[in-house]
Amino acid sequence: MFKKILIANRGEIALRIIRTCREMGIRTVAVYSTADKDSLHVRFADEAVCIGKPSSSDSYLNIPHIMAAAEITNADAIHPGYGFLAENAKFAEICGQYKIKFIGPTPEMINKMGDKITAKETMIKAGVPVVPGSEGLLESVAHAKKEAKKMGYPVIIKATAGGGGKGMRIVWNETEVEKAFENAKAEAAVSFKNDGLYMEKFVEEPRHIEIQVAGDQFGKVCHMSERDCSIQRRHQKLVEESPSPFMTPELRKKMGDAAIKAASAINYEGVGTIEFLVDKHRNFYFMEMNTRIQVEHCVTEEVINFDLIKEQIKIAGGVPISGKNYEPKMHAIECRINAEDPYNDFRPSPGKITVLHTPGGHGVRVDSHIYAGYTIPPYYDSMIAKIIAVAQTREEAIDTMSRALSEYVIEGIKTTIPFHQQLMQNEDFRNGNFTTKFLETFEIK
Ligand code: MV4
Repeated sequence: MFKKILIANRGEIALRIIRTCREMGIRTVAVYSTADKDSLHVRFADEAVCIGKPSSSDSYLNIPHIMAAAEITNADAIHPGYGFLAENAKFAEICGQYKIKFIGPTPEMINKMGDKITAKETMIKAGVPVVPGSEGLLESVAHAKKEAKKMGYPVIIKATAGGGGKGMRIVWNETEVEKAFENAKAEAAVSFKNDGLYMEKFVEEPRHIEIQVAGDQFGKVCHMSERDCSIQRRHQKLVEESPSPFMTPELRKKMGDAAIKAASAINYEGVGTIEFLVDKHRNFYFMEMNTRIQVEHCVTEEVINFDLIKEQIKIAGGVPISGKNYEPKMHAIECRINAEDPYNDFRPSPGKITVLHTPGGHGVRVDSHIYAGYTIPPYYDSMIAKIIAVAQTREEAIDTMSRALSEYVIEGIKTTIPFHQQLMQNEDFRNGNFTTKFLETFEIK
């Protein structure tokens, strides 16, 4: 097993990884930007190395600085967390060249899933259902019109290098094709330095349900329950839960089998997630695969009683997985607490936390890096905490969450706590009656 892991990340996920390393008897190296010198991940790690100025490109995205930190501290592995370099194939490759184990899949696996057309072709070959769509790249506006006519409107144009909504346009009729095509192409070129586009039939009012998977170095793959991530705003997830209130035992079996096919098709190594769109008839379609640990991994950990970070480290260290699949035994809900003003279009609200009281008690887990006196820097993601409520039933988990939210006191900045409190009392949410469109019409009072 590894002796020392460098964590190429910050915030709650850096702390989350440090905690598991400590339990496993593995030493840790934190890296930090000058803006994060007073952060908890710096204090809780065994060693810490400053890797540059506040901006991400100078620090948490700066590969030479991170590799230098790994070399001088003699780290034998790097955990990338989520975001930053977690799905950067070049970074994974450079780690290999330095003989430092990248805790995650190989560069080839990252590349295969990073290019959405390649990912989709791989899934079709593996027998995983995908949304009907164009084959290969869209060559021109005329080509786009021809494909749209074949599959029928509405359609959606997506960037092959995309994901998370960037370079994506919904098209309702032929008069909209040209503008959508040109705009998506320009946005993709700027965002990804790759302007390749493809087209799919637009699935209206879908649910976003994803399957957690794990694969080891010996070709064994398992699935580990689902997460419903339909509660999103502008492609930012705000609430996730497991199991999905829309799930049935038959659908879970079918989606679990499809997820195993998907991961096996690329001999997947590590923990990963297969994202699906699910329509109102419970037809499901592969959307993309995330080749990293995700923010919302905690709801899965709680319902199957399993440490996914420990599993990542063990898989990277060459330990075989059991190979059995996991069924949800509990219900867990996660609320992302962001330093944002929900009454003001979720505008970022960085600054100093003057007063803090963190919830606790039965069924409550809080993953966070904040403390009283901590100043949230303006340079990074605005997520400052995750509350995970666990109970035997969904209704009880919602009530536990509601109670935990009411205990949380964060003064000095605005947070999304009032938004979540209102959501937990919403009748449609409580009835499990929501799709990815839910927040478009949700009004905070
Ligand atoms: C779709 C879709 C409907 N039909 N594809 C959004 C982000 C990117 N991962 C893909 N996305 C979508 N792809 C087809 N063929 C609807 C969305 C979508 C969405 C998906 C999941 C969660 C929230 C969403 C919000 C708007 C659109």
